[in-house]
Amino acid sequence: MRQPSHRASGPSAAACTAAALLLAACAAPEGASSGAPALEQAPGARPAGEARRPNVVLFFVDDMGYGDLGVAGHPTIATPNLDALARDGVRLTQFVTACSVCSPSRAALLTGCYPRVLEMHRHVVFPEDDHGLHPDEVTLAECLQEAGYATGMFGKWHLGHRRGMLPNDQGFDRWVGIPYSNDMAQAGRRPNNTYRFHLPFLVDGEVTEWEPDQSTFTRRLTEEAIDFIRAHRDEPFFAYVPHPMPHIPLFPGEAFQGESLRGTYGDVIEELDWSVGAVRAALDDLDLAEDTLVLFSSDNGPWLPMKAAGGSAGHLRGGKGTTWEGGHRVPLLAAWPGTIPAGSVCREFTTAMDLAPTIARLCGTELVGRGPLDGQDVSDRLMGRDAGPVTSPPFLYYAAKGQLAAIRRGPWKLHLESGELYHLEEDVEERRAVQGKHEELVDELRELALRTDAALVARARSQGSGGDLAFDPRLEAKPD
Ligand SMILES: [Ca+2]
Repeated sequence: MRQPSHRASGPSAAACTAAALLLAACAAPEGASSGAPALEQAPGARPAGEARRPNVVLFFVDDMGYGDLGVAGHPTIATPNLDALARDGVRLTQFVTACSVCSPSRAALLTGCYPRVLEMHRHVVFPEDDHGLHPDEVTLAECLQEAGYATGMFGKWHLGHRRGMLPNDQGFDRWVGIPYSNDMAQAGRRPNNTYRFHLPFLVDGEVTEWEPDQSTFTRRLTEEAIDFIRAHRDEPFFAYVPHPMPHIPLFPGEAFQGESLRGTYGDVIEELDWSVGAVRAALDDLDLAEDTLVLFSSDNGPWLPMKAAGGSAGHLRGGKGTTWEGGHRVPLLAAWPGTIPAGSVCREFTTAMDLAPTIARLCGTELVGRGPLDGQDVSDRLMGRDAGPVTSPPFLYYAAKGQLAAIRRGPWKLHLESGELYHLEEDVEERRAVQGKHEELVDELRELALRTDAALVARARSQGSGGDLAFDPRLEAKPD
């Protein structure tokens, strides 16, 4: 049943990592020595300045940790297709999401703005809620749709599910998937799950099933994405694939059950890996591989209290729902064969808010938001171009329920409540707090955090609210 590994030949993940460790520069090609020529000169790369509009496929899985990939060193989860994606493109090692829970993270991904500015910072959207991302916010899908792209979404939305707030209202021509998390359902309920809702499955905003068989999710959504790609092979397209897995309850497809040494969680990740391989194989079949930017990431870190049903943040401390690095930092892999130099590693700090403006730029357009964007175009980093010294604005970490919690500037991260200061590059694990040696820096970062937060609050906009029910998820509405 499984697809063969996509482009399984090439250097091993270990060799990539070892070679990468030798490289000081961001995004140096695997196998190059330090002081190598700029990446646009790397073998196979197109000359700089040759503009073309790529198709974009953006996988954004749910609750997968930084350490859950083979290429990130996981010892018992096999991810040959994701490892190949990294080998064929760039892997970013200091990429964070804007929040460590679903809705705020996804809102920021699609708009390039802090959840605080979007008023989407107060935890996730629940089935009984009537709020969501404001319809006037401009998503990447709307931006690309306006630029002539066919836009499709295959997976979980979680940005509001009243009429006017669903994916088809926010720039997607086609949407197949679920409106909120797969545990807001009756299937696979945990003993302490008191949710009294049904989970619907929708196609273009209309419910086609209640309580769908979740073990079919990854396969069905992959097939839908491939159908969309085939249908739009002759025009530019954007396929957003936010798989509902590996958010609990875990439902691997039948062909993957019991296959992974890591257990059910590993089965689910290995099926997601298959999904990436299947989509890339389809792109190869259509001769679109060199015209398509494929990205893979996760909306937040692993849900550690779920124990064996949660993933691994690898070296990083904490997980989902926390502002430790394990909550925010996730893998970002991006391949665009012939354009992004193969086997690159980028160690510069980047955030999920950078992706929408970056992708828009690569697609020959500009994301003009409802207000200023917080993310920036980082295509030079993605493409491995040497654009001189890199500067990133300070990054604010907001807790799952929206409170300002920490700030990063350069390698330094200050946790505001505890006053703990970490050097995130020397102390990747956030285990050795050094505030005692850097009192002035602590004061400076605290003041910067408060000032930056105040500026975000001052330009905060309204969330969407109200609107007619698109469906009624209450259990009592469907007594059967
Ligand atoms: Ca999530």
